[in-house]
Amino acid sequence: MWPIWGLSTSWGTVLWVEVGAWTYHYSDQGDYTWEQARNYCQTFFTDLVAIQNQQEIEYLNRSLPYHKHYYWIGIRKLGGTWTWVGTRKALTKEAENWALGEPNNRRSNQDCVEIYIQRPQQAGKWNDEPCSRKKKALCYQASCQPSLCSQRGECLETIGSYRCQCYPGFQGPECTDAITCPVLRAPEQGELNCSHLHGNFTFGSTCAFSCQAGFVLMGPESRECTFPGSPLKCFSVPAAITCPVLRAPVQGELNCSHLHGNFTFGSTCAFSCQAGFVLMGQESRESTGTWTGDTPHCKGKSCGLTRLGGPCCSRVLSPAPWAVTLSPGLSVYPLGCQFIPWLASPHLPIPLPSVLSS
Ligand SMILES: [Ca+2]
Repeated sequence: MWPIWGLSTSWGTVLWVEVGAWTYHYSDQGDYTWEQARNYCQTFFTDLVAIQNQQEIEYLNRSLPYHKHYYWIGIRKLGGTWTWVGTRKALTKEAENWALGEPNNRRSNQDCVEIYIQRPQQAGKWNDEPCSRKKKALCYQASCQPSLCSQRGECLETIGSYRCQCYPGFQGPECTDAITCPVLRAPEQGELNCSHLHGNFTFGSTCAFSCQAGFVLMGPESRECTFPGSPLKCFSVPAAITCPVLRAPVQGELNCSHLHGNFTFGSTCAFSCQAGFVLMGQESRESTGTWTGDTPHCKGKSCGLTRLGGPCCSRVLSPAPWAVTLSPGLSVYPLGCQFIPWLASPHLPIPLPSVLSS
């Protein structure tokens, strides 16, 4: 329920009373058809009244003078439905305030609504009437106007006035002031490039960071001032972050390329294995401040020369035109192979020398 503001006075030819958020106005001269009444209200005020609650009805009935033709209000039958013309919303059952026996649509032409102000019976109630009848226009004036609140806030009606509820990023009674953010500085060995929508380092400002050649930006490339106290900070860090030196895996090799310096930000190392070994794990690691991934290891290939499993011929020491039978009918190994001792299978029938030679 809105508080009632018990004020009534005359203002030129227009009388006004104030209720809740609205001021109500009516002409004390001339009567209008419903259409004329609406034009009158829209010309000088906001619109024909849209009644919010029972208290307002009671207040209007108490405050407005009796007029034998009563007052037009902002409800009309549109497409067979009683509609608040200001909002084009249908009249709800709960909001109905018809007088007894109304709306009766007598002669089937009663499409507009009047309010019985100070009628001996059914005072404050509504009646459907032909729209061409002439009555007083009962208008309201909203305090909020589109131009208020600097278009940076929502205008809210208050008693006889308004207040602004500012959109995020703005403040002040009329939302004129953009909220400020801390001033940003360029990173060391870097640059700062800002665009300001409303003012230096205020809501809507955007700053982009960049680094001199040879340096890499760590952190966001840009920051935007979007809310109060936004901790805008540059995380730019020079590229010379060193990472631990990497070692080649056992039986393997390491091949690094360094963008800025040995084992620093941007270095990339590739791993490979000696012949006869397979790389287990990722083929490269990259320095992004720390190393990505883990160093792989090299594992001997299983060569599958025997059905029982066996060592791998990792390296042919010399052309091997010969072969030797290790176990009758089972396995044949080329001569001149270097075997990897730790791959020797426990199933192998005979111990193997590390090098077979002719
Ligand atoms: Ca009627």
